[in-house]
Amino acid sequence: MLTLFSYFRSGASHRVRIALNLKAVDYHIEAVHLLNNSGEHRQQSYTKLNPQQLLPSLVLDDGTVISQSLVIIDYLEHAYPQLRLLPADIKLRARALQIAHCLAMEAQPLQNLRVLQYLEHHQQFDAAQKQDWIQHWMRPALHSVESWLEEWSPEQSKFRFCIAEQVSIADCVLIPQLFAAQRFGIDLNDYPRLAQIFTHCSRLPAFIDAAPENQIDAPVTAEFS
Ligand SMILES: N[C@@H](CCC(=O)N[C@@H](CS)C(=O)NCC(=O)O)C(=O)O
Repeated sequence: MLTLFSYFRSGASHRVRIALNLKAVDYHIEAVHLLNNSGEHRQQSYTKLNPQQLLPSLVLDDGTVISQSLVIIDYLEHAYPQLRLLPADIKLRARALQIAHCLAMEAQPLQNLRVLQYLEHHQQFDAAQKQDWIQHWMRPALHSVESWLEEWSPEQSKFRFCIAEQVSIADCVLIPQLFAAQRFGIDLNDYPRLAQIFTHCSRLPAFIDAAPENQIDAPVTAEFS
């Protein structure tokens, strides 16, 4: 069985959990706490697995370790083609990847724990300044995705997923990003199409089971802040 090294509130782990669930792949979660003991991901046992000291990592049955969430999803796409997360149509595929890359490569890295810890410890940022920083970098990415969706499909009532009726890698990345947006004080109503996709996906078992609050390592009274 596959093992996913994951943290309940890690957006990058969350993306992979959604992809695994959508593809109905059996997997086991090995929880790594990003805050306890100065970060379990920085301890030797995890560093041996992933020298980047970032979650997630996926370990295959033969011991092969894959890191980088989008690469893991690409691996799953080839290993478990039963449900395609990359549309067959090459233009739709480009759109799905455009959304995934915008959020995963430009928004998320700037809200990452190590960046926030640097701002706090080396630039003396307080909580309000950190929130302002995150919003400053996250809002343009969310706005871009909202604009693309508006351009690609002007009829808002049609929205269930980023690529119309087809769940894709874009939704695997968007939904965790919207969890983070809310956690950092962004009102999803500012992005009506994204909010609509969030509402729709939040009713689907694959997304519910992958949600931070439903993870084995989520605190009982989760403090999602
Ligand atoms: N590009 C990486 C990003 C991974 C990443 O940033 N993981 C975060 C959790 S969402 C992490 O482990 N952060 C630890 C830290 O910043 O110290 C991916 O997509 O897997």
